[in-house]
Amino acid sequence: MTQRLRRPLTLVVPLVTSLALAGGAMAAVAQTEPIEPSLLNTTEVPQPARGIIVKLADDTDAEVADLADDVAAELPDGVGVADSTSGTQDLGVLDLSEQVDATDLDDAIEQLNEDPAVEWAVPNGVRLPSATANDPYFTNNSLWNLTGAWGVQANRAWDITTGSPNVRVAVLDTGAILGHPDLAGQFVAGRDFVDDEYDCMNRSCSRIAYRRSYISANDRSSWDANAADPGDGRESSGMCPYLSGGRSSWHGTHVAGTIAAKRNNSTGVVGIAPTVKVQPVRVLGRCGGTDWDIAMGILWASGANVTAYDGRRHGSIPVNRTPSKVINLSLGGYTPDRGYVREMCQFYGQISSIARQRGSTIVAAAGNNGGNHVYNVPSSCPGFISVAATDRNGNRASFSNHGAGVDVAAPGVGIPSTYNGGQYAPGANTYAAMDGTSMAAPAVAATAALAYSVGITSPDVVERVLKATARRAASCSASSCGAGVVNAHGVLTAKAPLTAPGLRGAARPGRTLVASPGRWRNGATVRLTWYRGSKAVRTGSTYRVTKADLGKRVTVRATATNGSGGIFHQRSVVVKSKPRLKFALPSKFSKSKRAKLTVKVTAPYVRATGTIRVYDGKKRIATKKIYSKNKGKVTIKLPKIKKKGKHRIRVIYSGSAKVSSAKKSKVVRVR
Ligand SMILES: [Ca+2]
Ligand SMILES: [Ca+2]
Ligand SMILES: [Ca+2]
Ligand SMILES: [Ca+2]
Repeated sequence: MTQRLRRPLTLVVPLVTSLALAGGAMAAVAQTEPIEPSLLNTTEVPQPARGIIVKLADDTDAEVADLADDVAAELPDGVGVADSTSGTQDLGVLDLSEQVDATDLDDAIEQLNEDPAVEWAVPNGVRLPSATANDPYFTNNSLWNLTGAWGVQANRAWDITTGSPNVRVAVLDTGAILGHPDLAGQFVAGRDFVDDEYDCMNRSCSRIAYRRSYISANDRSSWDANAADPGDGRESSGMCPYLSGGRSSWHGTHVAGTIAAKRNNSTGVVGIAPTVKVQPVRVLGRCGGTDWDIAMGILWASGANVTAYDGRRHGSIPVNRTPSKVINLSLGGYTPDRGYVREMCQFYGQISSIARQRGSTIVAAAGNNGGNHVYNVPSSCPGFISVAATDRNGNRASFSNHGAGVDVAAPGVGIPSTYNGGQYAPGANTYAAMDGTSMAAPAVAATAALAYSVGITSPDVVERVLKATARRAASCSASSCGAGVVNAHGVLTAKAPLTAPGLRGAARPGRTLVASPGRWRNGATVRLTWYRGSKAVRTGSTYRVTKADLGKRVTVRATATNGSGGIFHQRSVVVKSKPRLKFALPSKFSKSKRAKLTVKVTAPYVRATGTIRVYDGKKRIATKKIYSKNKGKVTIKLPKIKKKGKHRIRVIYSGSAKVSSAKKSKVVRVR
């Protein structure tokens, strides 16, 4: 897909709409002065870009670094490629020598998209955690988000489990105050992926150079192993592009507390899953975070090998030894431009699919623009569970984005959690109430962590259980609240599958497939339904495969009724004909002659088509396609084999949509 990049019109994501220090009975309230707005809640500002993310075509030998020269002429005057990164995978990033507006990259991206070595290219933009602080307010310490009528029913869930310490929730955020007394001991080792160093200390900020100044990182280093939050406050306007000054948000610390603040320690707040662990993954610095760094944080959290994607610019990044089952992103960007969102979702969709295949659930804030959710990235992208914010009455918070793609809702107004009193560096540990979809997302992440804690293993099933058990106020429509406010007690009492259905038998016409329901929780009565493609064709535990199934996906779905809806797990096979491969080749031939190889492939019900590959040991010496007109038979003149002696000739048939593959070999003597 090589579509021209459309113009990104706006930034960004205010995910915290207002903020106040908590008072009342909560411990350690540090200060009471008004809090300065930390970010402008604007919807019409430029979209800064740090570079270009590139996905290479499948069949290219090119590397991302090779593309730098090609784009140089299309970049704005005076801007060059400072660095490039690509690992052994097909993704990479070109870093520019200075930050530009994303629209200034249109020509370079167009140039890349015309290159056959490139599948697609998108800007490496910037995401932010938080937004306006309006008038500060105080709250009592009632954790309505846990126990209220429209809370997540955490207190009832705790009769069943408070979570497993073997389940981790990665918090991709500003880092965290690791020593906060209500959080100490709740963390596993995290990592810092903030590599966004602008030098914007001049007045106008018209040119924002990349100088390894670590202004955004604020810890005097690029990527590192320490995810402690050094603070993201900006002492002055102009320190970061498009952002005014303001005190530190301690955003990641607040999110972490909603998930796993300590319970029964007579202190402060309590998280929704207080026995699970939090993995702090720092992706947001003083100037926000780039799409590339956020994506690498997602991959690392899931246990994927980041070095294979990022190369070695940051050295060799150790694989995460305690991968997270749940990944929370209380961050994003809002851009009312469908084309741009589609481009960015190609990238984020690929990242989410890698993490989900590794078994991780990804939860993202729907954003605080009070607008159409389809413009929010990454929450609207495939593979992300998008979370709207609700209030004490189960209504959508006015700031919450809404509409297509909102999956569920969770409390996001007046949410007390762990906090810090420092303005620009860590100070006294404290508590504060905050508003935002940033506060709603971790309630869903924690609830998902409880599901993993009782043995649910599949991200698809976790998402279905969250949705099937959610509760929606009559006053909140599906387009506002998605499936509704998540319900931790409902998740733990649902009739839910722990494993996929069992499936035995060969997926070939004439054979019978036999399914079993798999293991389920809470005494489920399970119904088995068979599908050919997306069409239900039979119920019961057996399915006789026929010719009509050839080339089709046959799925068995195990479903248990839960209230009005069902929760299912499924398993699929593709039905193919099993081929017979024969070949004729003289057992002795001369090194000066080309030997003749005749290959015949037959398959029941269908004419075999596909590709024949011939190997001499490990070396491929011939390739030939079999078309329908060949009627399964091809003759190949092999090249001369110059080395005398015994050779193992291997013939491999790669089948088609309807025929599986086969191989056969023979030892010949070359004289
Ligand atoms: Ca660092
Ligand atoms: Ca660090
Ligand atoms: Ca506590
Ligand atoms: Ca979704």
